[in-house]
Amino acid sequence: MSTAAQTARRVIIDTDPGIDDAMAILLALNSPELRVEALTVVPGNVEAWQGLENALKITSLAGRCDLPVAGGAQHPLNQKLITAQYWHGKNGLANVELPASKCKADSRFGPDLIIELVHKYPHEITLIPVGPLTNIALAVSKDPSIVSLVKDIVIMGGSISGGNVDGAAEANIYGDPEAAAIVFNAGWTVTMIGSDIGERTIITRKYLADLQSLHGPESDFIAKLADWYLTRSEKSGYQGAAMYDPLAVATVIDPSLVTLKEMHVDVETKGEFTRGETVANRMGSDENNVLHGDHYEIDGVIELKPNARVCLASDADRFLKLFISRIKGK
Ligand SMILES: [Ca+2]
Repeated sequence: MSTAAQTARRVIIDTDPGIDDAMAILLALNSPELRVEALTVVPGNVEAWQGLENALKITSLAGRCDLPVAGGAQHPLNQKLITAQYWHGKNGLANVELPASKCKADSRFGPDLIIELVHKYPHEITLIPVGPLTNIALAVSKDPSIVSLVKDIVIMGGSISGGNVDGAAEANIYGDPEAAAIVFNAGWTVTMIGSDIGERTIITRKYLADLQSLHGPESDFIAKLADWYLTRSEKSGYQGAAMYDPLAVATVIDPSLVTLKEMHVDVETKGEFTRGETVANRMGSDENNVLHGDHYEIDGVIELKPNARVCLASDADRFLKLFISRIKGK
């Protein structure tokens, strides 16, 4: 075994594939720094059955039928599913028809598989949820002991400067705010790679041309996805396509690609305009308002314990070069 393989980080990717999910999965499978232990599938960009089919086709394309791929939740905890074919194509993968999968789904329930693997490799597993947080919330609700047994949890989700669904909310959090609230309040420190940073970490035609310069089954597939995704993004007035999920995976490969800051983050589950917003406290405290007769008076502050490491910036060019180099020619 190479040194990289010996020190590789064990990760589980919880995914709703999805164009950028496919990019994230193939980035992970082609990176020696990571050892992917399982893919668990959550409904989000597409329905649960379609997501599982997509995940199996991607692992089959990568020749990795050894990798457990398990379905999980069939719908969000407390609301109807919101799918995103508008951004990802009818099948969730830019309408690219991959060959039928040679891989079979693992029979275990995704959240149970997460629990099982975290206990099998205590303090070694990094969870990388890149869809709504339904499966993670189910796992942590069923077995809270996993909180202190994971090495890290790095999510793609949230934003501290406006959403991509509406003015406030990012899609993965908006897709299941109650699940997100459970995950942020579970007692671990969530590394939050938000949509606001993903939108400043974009693949452009220049990087696509580089990716297209060497052919292989995986790089040709990713190039088709990127082309479709770029066209969709350009139609919406963007300069390029946001690399949301791959940036979360890249953060685990090389943490120096991002700048993180500890903050306390709450998830808005009500709110007339703000359901699904990740509300970050940048001061580390709330004012303590105490009732004095007919009014409140500020009586000092209440300290807040950070529950998140929020991504504030990425080295976009270095990330894209890493991404292209890992996929190109594969
Ligand atoms: Ca996703």
